[in-house]
Amino acid sequence: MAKKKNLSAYDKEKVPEASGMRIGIVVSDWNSDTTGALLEGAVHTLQSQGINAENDIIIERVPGSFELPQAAALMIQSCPVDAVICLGCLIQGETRHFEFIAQAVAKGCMDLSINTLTPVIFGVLTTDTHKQAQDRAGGKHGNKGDEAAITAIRMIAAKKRLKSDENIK
Ligand code: DLZ
Repeated sequence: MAKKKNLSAYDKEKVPEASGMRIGIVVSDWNSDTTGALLEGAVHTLQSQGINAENDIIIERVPGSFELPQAAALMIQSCPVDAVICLGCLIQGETRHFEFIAQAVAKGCMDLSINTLTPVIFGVLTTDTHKQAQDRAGGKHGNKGDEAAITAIRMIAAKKRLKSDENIK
């Protein structure tokens, strides 16, 4: 069985300088106890890496996870942001609604990131139970918001490296 990774653990050596980066966060109101904790984790981690919360973190709330990709697209179109973090929590119910939403949101985030070349981070928990979600939103498995924040910083830095002149042979 694969070893469970703590979502808040990261290799500090691999995290680039982040001050001056501008990050959008879209967060879903569904399961807001969990998404609130994801948001707290993401903002705290971005701040601890040198990002100014007042000027350089833009937060927008949406009704549910299904709405995350569209709000992220609007943010990319209308604000200068270097990356958008999508935070949501989908909990398996008795119907197939969960599967449709989870797949649509994952594909929406991926398509948006490729089409706009702006990192769009999938910080959406997809769990069987509320307890499993809480365990990953500041509980025993860490906080997916922390993981999403570090991923955003690393992808912004990767984009800068890959687009810089020195990489053009
Ligand atoms: C409808 C719905 C259901 C059943 N479950 C969740 C959920 O667990 N997590 C979540 O973020 N959103 C849920 N939603 C709402 C949808 O994401 C969406 O907001 C509605 O279908 C309206 O488009």
